[in-house]
Amino acid sequence: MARYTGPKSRIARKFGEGIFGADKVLSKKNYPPGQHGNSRKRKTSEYGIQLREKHLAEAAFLEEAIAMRTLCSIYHVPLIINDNVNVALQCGADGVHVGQKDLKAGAVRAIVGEKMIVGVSVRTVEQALAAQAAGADYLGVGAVFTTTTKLDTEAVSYDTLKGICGTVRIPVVAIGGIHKNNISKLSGAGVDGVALVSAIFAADDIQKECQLLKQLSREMVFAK
Ligand code: TZP
Ligand code: MG
Repeated sequence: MARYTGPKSRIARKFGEGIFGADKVLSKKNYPPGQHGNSRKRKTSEYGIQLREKHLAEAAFLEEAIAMRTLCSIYHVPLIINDNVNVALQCGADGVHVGQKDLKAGAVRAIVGEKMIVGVSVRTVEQALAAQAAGADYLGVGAVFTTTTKLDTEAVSYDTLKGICGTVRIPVVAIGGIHKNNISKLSGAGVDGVALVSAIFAADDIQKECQLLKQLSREMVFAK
């Protein structure tokens, strides 16, 4: 497996370019430790980073992914690669995330095996059940609020979000337009966490903002 061997400063420069999810992707509150839906054999964590590069050629994506792999390993943060199974495997990522227009979840699972985390974006209960049956470890559901980060997404209502959460046994992560002033509106839907882009990268102090968002995410997840 290719490994990033460049100077740390270069890794640090790359750090700000991915999607950063302050979430509970892999820690469903309803499951006892070690029994996380489909994730029995896989790692659990309260947060993670998804690297999302829609406009890079595969070689450049892989180079960045390897840098992120090194950085995430140093800080013990799970790394999930968006869309590209090859890049996920080659950089040694913890997981891969696919949408409805990407390689199907079952095919991804067959390629990556049982140990890698597989995340799937869904917008309906039907898609959620299909993804779960195909071996997904967690689901991303959105856009739950208006977002300008992903322009080809459609809104998912609170009721649909709640319906998905109440139907599947794997963790559900809400995404889309979530920030510190609206995150509490997701309370009661049954989500296990949130994934955020602009709420983090628009902040002046990203570290401080992540700490706050993580706390607010926890409060939202555990609110009645
Ligand atoms: N999928 C649905 S909305 C979205 C993705 C990847 C973008 C989320 O970005 P932001 O800036 O947190 O709204
Ligand atoms: Mg995709």
